[in-house]
Amino acid sequence: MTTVAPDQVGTALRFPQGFRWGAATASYQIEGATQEDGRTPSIWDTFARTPGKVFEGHTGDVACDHYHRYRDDVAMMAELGIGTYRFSIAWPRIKPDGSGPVNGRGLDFYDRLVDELLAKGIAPMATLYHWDLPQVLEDRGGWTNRDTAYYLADLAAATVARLGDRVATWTTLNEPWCSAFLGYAAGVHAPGREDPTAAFEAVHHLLLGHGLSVQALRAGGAREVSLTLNLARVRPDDPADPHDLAAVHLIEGLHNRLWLDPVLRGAYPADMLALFRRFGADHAIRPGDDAIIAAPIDFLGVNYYQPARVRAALGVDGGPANPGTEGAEYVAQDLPVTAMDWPVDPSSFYELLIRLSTDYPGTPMMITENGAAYDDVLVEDRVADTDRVGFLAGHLRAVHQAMAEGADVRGYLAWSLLDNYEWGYGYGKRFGIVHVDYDTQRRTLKDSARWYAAVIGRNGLD
Ligand code: IFM
Repeated sequence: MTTVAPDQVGTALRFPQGFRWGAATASYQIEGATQEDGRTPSIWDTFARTPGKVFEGHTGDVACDHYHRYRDDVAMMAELGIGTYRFSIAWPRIKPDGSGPVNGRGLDFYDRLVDELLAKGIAPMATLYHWDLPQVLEDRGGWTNRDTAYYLADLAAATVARLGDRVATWTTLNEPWCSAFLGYAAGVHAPGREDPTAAFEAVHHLLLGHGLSVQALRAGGAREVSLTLNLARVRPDDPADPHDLAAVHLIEGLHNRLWLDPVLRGAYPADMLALFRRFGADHAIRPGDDAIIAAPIDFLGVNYYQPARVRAALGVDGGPANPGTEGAEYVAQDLPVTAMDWPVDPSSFYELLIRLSTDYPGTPMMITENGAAYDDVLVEDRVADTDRVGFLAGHLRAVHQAMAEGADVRGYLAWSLLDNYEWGYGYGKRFGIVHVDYDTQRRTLKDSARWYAAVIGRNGLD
């Protein structure tokens, strides 16, 4: 990698040669075909059918019908010049009973997808777990059950055995913070549990599953192995107030240090271990686990969407997704927002990347997701999504600036290639650079897709 020169907002900039450009998706969000070729229900099939959990009861039954339309979708990616495509493996397709025999027909789909990508010159990047745990495993405790970590490693072994000759780049987990805290503490993601003890047990088993999967992937010949985290940039309401700074440290602990430290430094931070103990989940941590979790990775996948701001306050906390954060309160930010109501401030992304490269030196990174939902309107075959273009351009400039100051970022994947199933929001929020008409399954390139193709083509922004 060559280095980049510092840049200023609004000026032309170029990324180093070899910088990887691409887009990301996830199985349940796009595939559909939930009952085909031996796939069994995942926790999201169940959750989506639980009244009141998902916007208008939307399910992933059809989604973008990518399972049947993958050839056209890959052709579209090739047209855009996408060099890396990050997709995820649906566990209940590969192991319909969660832990037992491999379903060859499930693997066949990814086999076809990978061949199609390679035929078009697109490098496949496979995520093992992007939230669609087989329901049968949840029935046995899900991520609160230590066995699930070992079953994930079995999935890794089976998948790399079939695809490893053609898929060089792997990521074990996508955003385990969401799996643990949204899924088991706040109950707003599948499996919809509201139990902080379960959430901390899930944290440890997810990390253990990551470490065991790294071993399995390497044993199967994987060339590049990574972990994708959704990392937070949390700012203090008053940077001069030590109490606000302590509140930031606590919230960042749950979002960042709880995951980064065991993987990159070999141990949980003391204050996070105290939370395991406080919630009675420390029994999950066994001798030797630390070493498994700290298995070296080739790069860290960074997903980034929005900054947060917190302050110290009595009698409040960070909400059900942040157990153990009494005295820390999220506060509103005076920033523009996306259709998710997420504040937009690309400088926070720059700050996060600098912070990561300072706190965890020597860790190559790839931006494995970044993007925004807006209320797109399709008019005469066009979506003029200038907001999204602005979001992406601002965040790419932030990445470039961080690289100029030493952050080792190897690539950028836009979230998402297609409008898709946005979990609890169903199809109500559109993150795609490609518009999907869910009635006809027609794809339309948004202006952002054309703009992104030009960025890829010139390896930078003008
Ligand atoms: O759609 C999700 C994706 O599945 C994980 N990262 C955040 C995206 C937007 O919410």
